Amino acid sequence: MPNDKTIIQVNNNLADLGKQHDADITVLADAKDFLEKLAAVDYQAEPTAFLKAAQQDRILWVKWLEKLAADDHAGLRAESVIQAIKDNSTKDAIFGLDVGNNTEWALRQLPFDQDQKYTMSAWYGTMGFGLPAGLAAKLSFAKRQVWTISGDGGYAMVMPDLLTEVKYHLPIVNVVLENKSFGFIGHEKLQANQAPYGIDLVGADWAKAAESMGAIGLTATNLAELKAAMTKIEQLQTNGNNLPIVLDAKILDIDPIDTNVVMTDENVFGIEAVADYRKTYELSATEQPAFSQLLADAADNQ
Ligand SMILES: Cc1ncc(C[n+]2csc(CCOP(=O)(O)OP(=O)(O)O)c2C)c(N)n1
Repeated sequence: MPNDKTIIQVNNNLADLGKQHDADITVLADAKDFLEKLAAVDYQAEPTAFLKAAQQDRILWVKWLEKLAADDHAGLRAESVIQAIKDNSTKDAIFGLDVGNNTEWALRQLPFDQDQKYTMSAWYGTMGFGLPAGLAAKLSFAKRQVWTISGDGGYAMVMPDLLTEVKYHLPIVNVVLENKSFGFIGHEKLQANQAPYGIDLVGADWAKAAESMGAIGLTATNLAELKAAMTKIEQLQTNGNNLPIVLDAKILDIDPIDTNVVMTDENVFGIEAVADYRKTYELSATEQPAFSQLLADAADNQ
């Protein structure tokens, strides 16, 4: 936490107030109630340069993801698959997310700005959470569209749950992001300067496996096949399909950008580190300027 900021902590558990950090104001309340009451207060603060820069930064980030999503020259990217799910899901869809790089990709691009819901194993990070989460969602909200998004590692751990989806006629759309790798562990090894041993998976024809279990299987290896798969899913849904669907998306094994430390500010990280970071993730200095630049631009326009 920066030292020069006023900290307001809201928590519905008294023992948690001030537990990890001193707070200037502590509020014993449920965060939802607190935010609803706060939003109802008739007060409009002038947007600061920092807020404007952060909003601009967010616009550029979304643009960058969309650019990646539109590019399959080297193979299908995870961003393209999530973008397709975003474009083809209903305003009240429910998403069961698995654990791994796939969680990051899903959370980065899915909008959750209407009546969508999602569930994930955020605290325990239990791989194999996606499929059972989808089952629970469809049983709880029978009329709503339900998607699950998993990596091939997490999906392989719980694939037999597909039989339960078949048995109870639950037309859930299960998307498997097959990168033939425990991608997230690959990222951790990269960060820890360790060799990437023990993380490669053999992959499988998940569509064929789904068909053999009584579900509908689709495969996408590029943008055209992805589009065709989404059209097929829509047709099935319009025609009252009651079978689960598995979309085997054969994606490139690309490490998602690490947003723990975003090294685009030369004033903070130095010119060399920023250049390395940009190179790793193919970030352009003009399309994704340093945050300090955005802040300076926003201050100029105040
Ligand atoms: C049950 C369980 N085992 C192991 C882990 C450690 N773990 C976290 S992410 C991950 C790899 C996930 O691989 P995959 O499902 O293929 O998804 P990707 O990261 O490639 O998208 C592992 C092994 C875990 N979180 N849960």
